[in-house]
Amino acid sequence: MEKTALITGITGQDGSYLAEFLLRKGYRVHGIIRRSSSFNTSRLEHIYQDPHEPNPRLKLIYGDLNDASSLNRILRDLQPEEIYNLGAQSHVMVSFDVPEYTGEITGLGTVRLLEAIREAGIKPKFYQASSSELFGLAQEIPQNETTPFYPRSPYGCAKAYAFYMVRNYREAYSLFACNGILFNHESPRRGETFVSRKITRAATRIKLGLQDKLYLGNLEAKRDWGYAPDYVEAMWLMLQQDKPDDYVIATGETHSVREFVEHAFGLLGLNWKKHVEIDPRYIRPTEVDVLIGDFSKAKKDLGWKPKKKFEDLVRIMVEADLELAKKEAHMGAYLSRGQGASSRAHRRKSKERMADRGTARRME
Ligand code: NDP
Ligand code: GDR
Repeated sequence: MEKTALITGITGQDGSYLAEFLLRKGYRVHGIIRRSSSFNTSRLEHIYQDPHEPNPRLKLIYGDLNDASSLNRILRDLQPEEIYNLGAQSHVMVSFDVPEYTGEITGLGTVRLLEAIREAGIKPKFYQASSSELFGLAQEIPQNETTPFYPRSPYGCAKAYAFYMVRNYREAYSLFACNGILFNHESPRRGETFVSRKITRAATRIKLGLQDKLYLGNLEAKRDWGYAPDYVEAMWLMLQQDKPDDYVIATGETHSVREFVEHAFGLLGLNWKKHVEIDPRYIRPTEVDVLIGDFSKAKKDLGWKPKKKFEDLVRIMVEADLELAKKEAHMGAYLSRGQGASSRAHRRKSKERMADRGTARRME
């Protein structure tokens, strides 16, 4: 019998990789998407199935972690065997600007989903996207499942609340609920305002003459960066165990933002010092200085280990973004050659898009 999985946050980086992974495993996958005035499903285009086709194995349903009635209805109707709660306001810096909203979605959203499970009277296996941001001002190095939490942002605090609620529902209601304490993981699908992707997008655009400068904040922060497709497998493995538990998922290596920059620009034969400038607006009110995870419990219990590490990751992202930048350069050349009203309209649209991206870049 094929299993049904529900994913919140299916349109995000991890949601798209997890959906692919579960479809390959033969699951029926349902994903909650929220209403947006612009398309938010670009990461799913390659696996999208027309709902008019008979028996599609991927379905998208409107709902919101801020809307308990939608969650109750979806769970009652669908009765999934597995639920992966990946939906969140996931940007740490932005959480300082919208702390209440971050608590609402990233913290309380999790409780709404847990309560919807109780309301529906079902016993699915539940995965919670917990984060290395829980460790924040790290109390020991490396961090493992027993390291005390010390979150340093509204995002980290919201994730801490969700973490403890998941553990409480496991103990109070015997729910099969797991916290995956995942360290940073990246990919060519990473949102463009997270530092890894911001760097690889800018470096490749600089290489092709599409931009000249990259503005960053703290170059000395250190992160344990892994590859997102490796990490979604760990999520699934947690739900295939006999007992629910919490696991650290990491690579066991740490590198600074500066090293990421050096490596990405180096791969392109560029001297980063000529292009990178520090902009204080990207410095956080409280920073997480160093994260490095000890994944030995996951290795022992789940048989999981990362397949790709730092250098592979940077190379994969640079190669993908170079292709993207080439397409942009090609499109720019085509538009500047173009004549007539339709190409002028196209040019105007393209400029608007660039302006939008400029705004987003200023905000990250
Ligand atoms: P993304 O930011 O790429 O994706 C977040 C997802 O949450 C998107 O699908 C987004 O939808 C959705 N979402 C946002 N608000 C709501 C809402 N109100 N209701 C329903 N869905 C909502 O994150 P990642 O894929 O990188 O991360 C997945 C999860 O893992 C997140 O919870 C994140 O906090 C956590 N995490 C991530 C790590 C990482 O390094 N990537 C590490 C540790 C934890 P939309 O597309 O419409 O914006
Ligand atoms: P993080 O990722 O905060 O670790 O959260 P991010 O890539 O945003 O920052 C990593 C480090 O880079 C420094 N930095 C900058 N960051 C951004 N975004 N933009 C900049 O210009 C910049 N310059 C320097 C930051 O200060 C920070 O130290 C990610 C998210 O995916 C969370 O949802 C997840 O829980 C954690 O990873 C684990």
